[in-house]
Amino acid sequence: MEKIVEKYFRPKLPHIWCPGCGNGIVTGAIAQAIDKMGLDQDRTVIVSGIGCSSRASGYLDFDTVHSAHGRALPIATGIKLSEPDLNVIVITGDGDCTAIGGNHFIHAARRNINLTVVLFNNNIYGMTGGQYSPLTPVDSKASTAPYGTIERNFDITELAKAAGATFVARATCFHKQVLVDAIAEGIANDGFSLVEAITQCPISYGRQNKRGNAPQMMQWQKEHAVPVAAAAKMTPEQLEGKFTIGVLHESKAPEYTREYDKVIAKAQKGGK
Ligand SMILES: Cc1ncc(C[n+]2csc(CCOP(=O)(O)OP(=O)(O)O)c2C)c(N)n1
Ligand code: SF4
Repeated sequence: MEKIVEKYFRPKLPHIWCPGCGNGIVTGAIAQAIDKMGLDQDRTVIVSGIGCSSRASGYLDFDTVHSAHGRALPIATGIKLSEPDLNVIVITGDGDCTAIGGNHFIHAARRNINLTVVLFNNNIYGMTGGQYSPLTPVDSKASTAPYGTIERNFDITELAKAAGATFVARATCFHKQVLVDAIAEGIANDGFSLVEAITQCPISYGRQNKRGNAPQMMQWQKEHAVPVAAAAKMTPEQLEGKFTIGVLHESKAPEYTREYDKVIAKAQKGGK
């Protein structure tokens, strides 16, 4: 890990994350997955939105864009379209990706553009003090829902699949190796990939919901995550309240930048 930090993190930058925050684990997993895939550091771009999680782009030593809240995907789409040979990885939070950025998300998935989205799901708007997001589990406490949320939360993996993503996986901070492998497979996929990384926010989510400290929140991840192979042998009753981890969906579809190249070729020939 020391070598990974030396190679892929900008040196001696102070960070803003609270003690026990899971964002460091997810960011480390991204660096490990990049290393595992042997990506060229100078041909890899990391784009993030705004939020605690989106600060990760600033800590990683690549060409990075720390963009605007909800807008990581349109910016990443522009970068990928202008230079399709670049590896483009998107870092986003649950609010950033599924609320203000929700429309961008479904359309990037629909286009099957070759981007790898790592969604840091801490179930809350961490940076702004605990407002609920579309991924906050129903009945949770939030600063905007002191009596509990009444809105049903998305399962973002199902949404991604329905919208057309060709690789969908989920892991947690506790299941770090599953997370590294999922991100690496997402990078390898020739199309739109979503990796949902369940991460603990002991401050803005944990406190309001009496979820204990960071180790207790990671213990919860351990106890509630079920690997897909094990889930296949369980009854719906046994799976009640649990979630699956691992690769959840893989499919094939034309990749957007190559389809776009065909349009360019047609236009250059002058025919329709
Ligand atoms: C256009 C715009 N609206 C709102 C904000 C304020 N804002 C900053 S971060 C954030 C939410 C972050 O939550 P999330 O995306 O879940 O990331 P986290 O902080 O939990 O990692 C909001 C609403 C902003 N910066 N820009
Ligand atoms: S508020 Fe939550 S998500 Fe943000 S740095 Fe602190 S623990 Fe992490």
